[in-house]
Amino acid sequence: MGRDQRERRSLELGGFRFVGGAQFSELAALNFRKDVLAGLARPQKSLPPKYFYDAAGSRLFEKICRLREYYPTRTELAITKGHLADIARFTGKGSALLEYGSGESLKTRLLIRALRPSVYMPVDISAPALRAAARRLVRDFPRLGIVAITADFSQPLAMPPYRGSARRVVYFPGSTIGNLTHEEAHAFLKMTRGQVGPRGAMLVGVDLKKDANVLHAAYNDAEGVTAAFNLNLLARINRELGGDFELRRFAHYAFYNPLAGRIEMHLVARDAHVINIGNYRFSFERGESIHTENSYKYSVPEFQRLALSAGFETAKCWTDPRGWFGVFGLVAN
Ligand code: AVJ
Repeated sequence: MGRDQRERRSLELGGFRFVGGAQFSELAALNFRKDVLAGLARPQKSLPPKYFYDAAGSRLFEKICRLREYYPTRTELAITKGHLADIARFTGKGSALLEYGSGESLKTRLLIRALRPSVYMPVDISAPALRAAARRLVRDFPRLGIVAITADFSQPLAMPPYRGSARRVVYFPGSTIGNLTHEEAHAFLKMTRGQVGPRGAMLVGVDLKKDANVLHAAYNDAEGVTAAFNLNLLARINRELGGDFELRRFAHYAFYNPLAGRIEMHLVARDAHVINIGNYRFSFERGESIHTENSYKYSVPEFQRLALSAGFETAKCWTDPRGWFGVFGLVAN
């Protein structure tokens, strides 16, 4: 019996179910290859940000979250702590809680303690991160039913089956929604609206528009952790797809695009050169970039309008005193 299987079995004893393990990772490996080859073949080379989060990338992201310059994690946590009772009143107790992108579930433990959900369903693209998080939760909340789902939530996903008629609440923290374009965010909210049904609700963390210098610092930290996080995408391509990227030939470049209302992250070639991935070759001009991430920022009314267009009324919006981050309480309308 492999280590994986043993782990899974022991987790089942704790009332924990793991959905979509091995088959998903095989499919994910094929998709990674397909997306990388397609992205690098575009006139504006691009790579999807969801691929940042392999084991090394997840560790780097956790380090980003602790950086002095990176305010979103800290701010969202403070909002969640400060309004926990109000948030619990909003969602109601004993609901079925589905969380998207639950890599490191710090805010989640607070929420679970306050909301006492009947079942907790974390969905994450990273199986190892999900497994570690679920194992900690099983230990701390032995009576909580957990259904952990390895999935790419940028693809349509059916609400997993669970017993009971509890109110369905989707939790989408961390401003992950910022990775989506406005059209994608609209489609995602609409899909979620379908999942939670007419009595459902959604709790979503959104990074708000603010002084561009604050944004700039958050994505250009002095220690270079964000640069390492960005460059790790190339290292991952080397590791998993046999690429020959030389990381020193690329520079991290992040800036706020005020017209689009988003931070853009790029990797810029320092000189003209060619890279190989198996039999595929991609050439770079000096200064040519790979666009690796968008991180959209919203004003409160902008996000309210977006939610409304997808079938959600904004019942609550909790923010910090500086108005840097918003936790939106949405109800199906
Ligand atoms: C996880 C998408 C919310 O956009 O701030 C952090 C990712 N990228 N630093 C963000 C990220 C660079 C993060 N999200």
